[in-house]
Amino acid sequence: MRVQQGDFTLEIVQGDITKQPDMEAIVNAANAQLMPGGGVAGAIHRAAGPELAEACRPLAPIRPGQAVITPGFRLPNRYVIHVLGPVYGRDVPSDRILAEAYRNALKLADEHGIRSVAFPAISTGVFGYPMEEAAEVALKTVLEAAPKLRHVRHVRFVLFDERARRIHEEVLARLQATP
Ligand code: AR6
Repeated sequence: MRVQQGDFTLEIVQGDITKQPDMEAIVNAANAQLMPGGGVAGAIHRAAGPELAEACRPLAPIRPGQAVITPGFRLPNRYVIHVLGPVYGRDVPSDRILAEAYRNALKLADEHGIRSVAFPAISTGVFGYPMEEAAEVALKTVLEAAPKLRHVRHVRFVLFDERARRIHEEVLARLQATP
């Protein structure tokens, strides 16, 4: 699914965040220490190689909602933007912190002149954020931020499974119907 807002494209696909060669930056759902861990972070660090953990070390720790940037090393992407999402119900208000994570990632991308960014569904794995609630915050935040961005013209949500993709498509359709 793909929607157009002026010359800004928002896209929803099912797939693996480490296999998006046409995107300039991918976003990592990191931990505070910016270490490999499981889920998205594990997959990104495996694909990028050990240089990524090296580059991350001096940037850690980060706080919920914060974003930092590194090269992509062996990934097909020039950059990785690492954000720490909220642990659902522990880092509160979780919706505000999740929105801040998306906003800060986009702001950092824009400051680096990045044109395309791929996001996973931040906080919806180990951090326990319900998929539909997270999708609503994520998609709303990106659509609201889009007009203020100078360089970022293409945002892709890369959802790992069919259910997550379907939920994101339904939420986006609803947001489009009731602006
Ligand atoms: N590509 C796209 N999405 C993926 C991939 C992938 N390769 N792998 C998993 N997902 P999570 P969080 C989905 O747990 O909730 C880590 O251990 C997954 O199905 O990676 O923000 C870190 O070190 C889920 O919907 O991130 C942190 O400690 C979503 O990506 C902690 O987990 C996010 O799942 C961060 O937890």
